[in-house]
Amino acid sequence: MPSAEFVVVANRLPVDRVVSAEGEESWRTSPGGLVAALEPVMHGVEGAWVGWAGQADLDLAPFEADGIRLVPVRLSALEVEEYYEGFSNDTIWPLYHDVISSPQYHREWWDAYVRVNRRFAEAAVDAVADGGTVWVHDYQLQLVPQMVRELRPDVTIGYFHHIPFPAHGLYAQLPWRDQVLRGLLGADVIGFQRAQDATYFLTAVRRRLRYEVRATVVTVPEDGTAGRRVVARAFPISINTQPYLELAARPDVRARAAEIREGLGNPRKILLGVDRLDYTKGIRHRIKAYGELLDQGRLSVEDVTFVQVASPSRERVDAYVHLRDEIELAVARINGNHDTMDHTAIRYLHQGFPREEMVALYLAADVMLVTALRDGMNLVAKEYVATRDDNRGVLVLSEFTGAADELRQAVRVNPHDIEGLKESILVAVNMPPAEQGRRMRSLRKRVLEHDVDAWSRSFLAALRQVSAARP
Ligand code: GDG
Repeated sequence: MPSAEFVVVANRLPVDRVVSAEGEESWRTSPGGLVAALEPVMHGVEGAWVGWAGQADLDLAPFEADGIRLVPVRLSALEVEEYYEGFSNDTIWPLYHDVISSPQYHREWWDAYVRVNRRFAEAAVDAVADGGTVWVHDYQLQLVPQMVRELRPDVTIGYFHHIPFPAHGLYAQLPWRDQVLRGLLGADVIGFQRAQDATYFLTAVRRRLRYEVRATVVTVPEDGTAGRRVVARAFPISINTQPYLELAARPDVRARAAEIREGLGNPRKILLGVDRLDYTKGIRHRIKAYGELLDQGRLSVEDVTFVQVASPSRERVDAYVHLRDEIELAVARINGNHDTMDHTAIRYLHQGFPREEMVALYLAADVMLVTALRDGMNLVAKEYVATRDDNRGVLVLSEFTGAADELRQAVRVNPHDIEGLKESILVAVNMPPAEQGRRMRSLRKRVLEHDVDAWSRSFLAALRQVSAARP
């Protein structure tokens, strides 16, 4: 196998397996932001991507798709249950999102997590060239940096954490808290979404491991040296703006936006929520606030419609099954109380849509509701802003998202404060066009200047800098 200068390691490969009616198998590049961000980097050098193909018990040899070498990591059905649904999505995910849902701690899940992380690390080590670079992504693979370093000290290692890192008081719950910190510290550069995430991580390192921390640099003790320097700081991720700008300008997409409005009975204002159906996204809080505004007669279904796209997610994890029941009950109650033959209070869609349709929805939406209780970044907020080339529309944005650090001209909300949220929804619905324009211009400037390309370039520049300074 040829060796790669640059290896990305992520839980998922950037492709989806499609099987035709004739049973023929092919791979379609998934439209995710990470692929787009890394494409220029992967094509500039000999690159490889290590990840799971998304299906249990599938044995696959490395293959090429769109000029990128893909190295599949096999997971058994039990590993999917214990490493992925269990430790990743039912232990780390809720713990790192401030225990909105209770994290489950199971020793078998941890054992599977260690085993699977080792498999990813070994695949990365096999793929990477002498003195090459490995870039590890996200909370499913926090042990990989240290494992790669132990096997291959010649390699430069980056790690990017897409979700929040919790305050020390919460992080300390994790029975394997020291092992995870050591795992991450195998990297040369550890990237977080917000400065606050980096601060929490550095506090945990100081308090748990007692390593020296100065500003954003940790000195990791190493035998026979003065120690290894690890940089931990914020690199806020963004979107690939190009496809959003192009789609927003396309006549058929604009026509579709008008058609959506028509189909909803031409309401004066359309409110929109777009999320994976996840308890971190504050969907219940948003529905509650909106329902109360209808109950109190401060909004009317003749005037306003709320569209909620909740794309199916992690449907085998209990907390997600309960969440779906709760949300669907709340939606049905509100619609039952307020719908008329011509107007619906909430148009709820538990479905995934093609990107064209998402952009048409963004264009149709007068108010975008992003009310996450905790969110690493929230790309939906940035996508909405990118598509609004008419400088109209209002973004209501939770202060608990990473995006809130950058998108200062949004209407900021604390989603736990239902009265405050209701007031903010009314402010957004009634905002005069001139103020919409003033805010949206500033939001767009930020997103267009800080796109995903700028993000990956700045992370990789930091990585190069650290590796150049290495003895
Ligand atoms: C994690 C962190 C961080 C959603 N439904 C459909 C669809 N989507 C797309 C959105 C957006 C993406 O999925 C979701 O990204 P978010 O950032 O909003 O949230 P997470 O999935 O939780 O992502 C998050 C992110 O990683 C990146 O670091 O920002 O904080 O939790 O792009 O548009 N896309 C299509 N159909 C759908 O139905 N086509």
